[in-house]
Amino acid sequence: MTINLNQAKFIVAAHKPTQWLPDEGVEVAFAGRSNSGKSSAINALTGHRKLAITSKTPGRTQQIVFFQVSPTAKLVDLPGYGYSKVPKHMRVHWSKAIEQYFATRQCLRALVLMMDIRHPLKPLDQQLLEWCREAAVPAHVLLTKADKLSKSRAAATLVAVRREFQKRGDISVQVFSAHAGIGVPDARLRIGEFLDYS
Ligand SMILES: Nc1nc2c(ncn2[C@@H]2O[C@H](COP(=O)(O)OP(=O)(O)O)[C@@H](O)[C@H]2O)c(=O)[nH]1
Ligand SMILES: [Mg+2]
Repeated sequence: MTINLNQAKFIVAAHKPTQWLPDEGVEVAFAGRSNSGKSSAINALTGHRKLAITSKTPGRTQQIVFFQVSPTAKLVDLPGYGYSKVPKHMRVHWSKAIEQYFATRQCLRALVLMMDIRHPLKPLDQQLLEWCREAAVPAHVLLTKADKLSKSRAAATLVAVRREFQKRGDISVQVFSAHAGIGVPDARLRIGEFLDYS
């Protein structure tokens, strides 16, 4: 069965684990620093203009948002991170919630990690990939806003980031731009593979 991401429907914005959707079926989670282009990527991938709220005031939403794409498949929008103005207690809350999510979530098939192609591989990105490794969850990295770089510079960054992960067979990397539509079909295909368990 192929998953059609256009079917994504908002279900719940969870402030605490008791509000998470049941740990059943399959799901793919999306994460990224504030302003990494995560909401724009989710909107482009699902073909919705406003499924995930694109924001110019990053760091405010701390919820984990669940979308249903089929009776058994979900997309999960994890809260953005790395925004300097967020108070320390909120940052601690973020890392506790996310660490718990990765450590316990049986239905999690993959993480899609958004990194601005001009600022890849920040410490919290590496932290997330470490939680993935511990949970044996593969990751697919989108180097976002690729339209901001020339093709050759974007390609050079792709090579450099891939090289960084060459010892990790569970991490794939591609360039992406929600605005220019770069890499959208590739990312959809990859997510479809993760969600396809038949
Ligand atoms: N040039 C360019 N800008 C983008 C792209 N995707 C997002 N942005 C911009 O980056 C900012 C943050 O985007 P948003 O999707 O809200 O990021 P989020 O905070 O990670 O959810 C907004 O001003 C977007 O318009 C892209 O593909 N290209
Ligand atoms: Mg956002």
